[in-house]
Amino acid sequence: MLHKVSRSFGLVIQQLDTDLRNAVCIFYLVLRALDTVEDDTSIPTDVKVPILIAFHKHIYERDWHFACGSKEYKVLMDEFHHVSKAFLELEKGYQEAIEDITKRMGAGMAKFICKEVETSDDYDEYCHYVAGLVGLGLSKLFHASGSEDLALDSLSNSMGLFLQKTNIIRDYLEDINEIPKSRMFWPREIWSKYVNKLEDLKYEENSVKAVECLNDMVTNALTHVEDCLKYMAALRDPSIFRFCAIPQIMAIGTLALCYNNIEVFRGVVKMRRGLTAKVIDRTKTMADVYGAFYDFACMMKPKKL
Ligand code: IN0
Repeated sequence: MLHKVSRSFGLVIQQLDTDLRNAVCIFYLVLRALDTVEDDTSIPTDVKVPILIAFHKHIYERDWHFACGSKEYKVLMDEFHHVSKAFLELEKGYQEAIEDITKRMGAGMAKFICKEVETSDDYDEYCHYVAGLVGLGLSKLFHASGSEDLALDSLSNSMGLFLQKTNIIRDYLEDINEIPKSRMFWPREIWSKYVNKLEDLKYEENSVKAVECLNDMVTNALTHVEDCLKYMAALRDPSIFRFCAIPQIMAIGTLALCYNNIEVFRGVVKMRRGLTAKVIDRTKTMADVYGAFYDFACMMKPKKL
């Protein structure tokens, strides 16, 4: 199932030790299921909110079921009993970490169902619920496995925010073109400096403003880099290190590709498969991470006008 709902993530997870691998895999699928409920625009708010808030209880119910989502996510929801069953077989320490994060994330998602992302603080708060908490949860799982010290919450949070903000930037066009209209996560406080409506960024006559706004968003995401490097530098276990470092390098690579690039407003901007393969193959030590971050940062520098 993990291989169906994610592309490269399934590969990176496989190299973790068995116990931690199972816990992370279940955590990932629980979060994907929660996300599927949040994303499904066909569910009325009064139905959706109670499900989000009670999701952490449903994972303990062997035959809980809620049909929603489409394609591979529909399969995940239909077959969710396998996820609960596997969850119930995890050690208590892992279960409690997953339950706690699912509870806080569900409540945060419910809060934002009817709330727009206006300010940069709203943006950080929303990203905290959907991604920063994933960082906190993973840090707890790593600690519970006995392989790592417990990381600071602020650093764990930044790891998630950096990945999520990169996705939000990269997915502008896909999200704005979605029918029925999906919610947008670019904060008004940033885009309103450049255009009157967020969708104006995709029109050709606004190309100059669009790229300026994009660069503002990329610069905002880059504020988390220092924390991310600190977090990764403190990891001891080589497989946990690779598990964390590969998505981070993919993120800074994606930001470098997006920076000053009007194509973000025209189509899909993604790192080429060959480059992804190189990142997965060549990320082993902190020196590799510093090297990759340096190289991608250098790609952004000359692009500055
Ligand atoms: C993740 C993160 C993730 C991995 C490793 C360490 C992390 C530390 C803190 C926070 C998150 C961490 O990684 C995945 C990566 C992923 O799913 N990539 C997609 C590619 C894509 O284009 O979407 C793939 O198909 O391979 C991630 O993006 N998220 C995530 C979710 C759950 C877990 Cl357990 C770990 C999602 C998110 C919202 C960014 C946290």
